[in-house]
Amino acid sequence: MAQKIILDCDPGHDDAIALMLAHGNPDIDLVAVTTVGGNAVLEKTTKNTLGILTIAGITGVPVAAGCVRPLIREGEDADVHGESGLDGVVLPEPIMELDRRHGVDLIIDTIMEAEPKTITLVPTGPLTNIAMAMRKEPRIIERVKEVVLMGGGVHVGNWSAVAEFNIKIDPEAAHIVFDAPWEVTMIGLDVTHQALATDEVVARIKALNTPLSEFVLGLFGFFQEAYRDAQGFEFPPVHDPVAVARVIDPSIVGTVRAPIRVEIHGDYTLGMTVTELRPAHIPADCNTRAGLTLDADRFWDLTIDAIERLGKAAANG
Ligand code: PIR
Ligand code: CA
Repeated sequence: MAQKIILDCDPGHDDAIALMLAHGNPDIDLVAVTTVGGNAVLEKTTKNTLGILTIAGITGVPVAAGCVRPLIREGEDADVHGESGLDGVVLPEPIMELDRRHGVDLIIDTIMEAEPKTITLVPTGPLTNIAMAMRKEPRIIERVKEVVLMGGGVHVGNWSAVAEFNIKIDPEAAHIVFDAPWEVTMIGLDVTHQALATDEVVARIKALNTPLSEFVLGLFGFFQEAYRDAQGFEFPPVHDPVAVARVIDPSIVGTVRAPIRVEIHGDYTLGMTVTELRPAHIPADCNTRAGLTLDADRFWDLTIDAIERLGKAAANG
């Protein structure tokens, strides 16, 4: 049985790939997509989402726009996605309409209408929508199967020395998510910095030779340059689909059970995901896990396979 997921995203070049992996992989049933302000403002991340779904031929999935800004703080654009949030490609006119509901309500309705413990939440942007949904309908906390999120890191930061963008943009929302008694797996930078779009990966995508693979090449071309300039990387890490890959095949990501707390007060550590790795301090019923290692070959096999599948399906109408 395919695993049902809700993808809550802020596209974003890597969010785009997460959408493709989620819909292009047969073991995932993408039941809803929600958008959040993050890499760019909500209006842009939502427009980008509809464009990505259109080019990838992902129809019949409800899409709703969520929160425009973090719970308490001002939003901030990311440094690697360009003015539009998705520079490097031309988006088609969307062929689907937005769901009339607010994204937070689409999350709540989808979870409450499904059988208990059948929906996995996969957030790949700031956690504003998820935190809002938890406060509006707390029963979702025991009702979802698990939360597998891209964000944070045990030993790495990218939005400060110790904090990752998705968490640092809305640390209070992240605190709410990590503090609740549901299963949370943190796919942080320790893992995603191993998911690099190398020359070999790009060559494999180029060989697919579909309109969708061309689109992905446009994404990766811009992303590589932006990542080089802004973050000093030779090859860009493609963060968000790693969270989807973890749902498809948990053994792709090596994790440890560890308490994770989000710093919401620190002058220099705001948004840090403080991960307790001392064995004596890890309770037996610890409900949070931190990802550490990645089987990058299998990750790219899954991702490229999904881009191939969707590209052929879209080309055949
Ligand atoms: C990636 C992101 C933000 C800033 C940088 N420098 C790189 C976005 C990605 O979409 C991903 O979800 C997460 N935030 C990685 O920090
Ligand atoms: Ca993202």
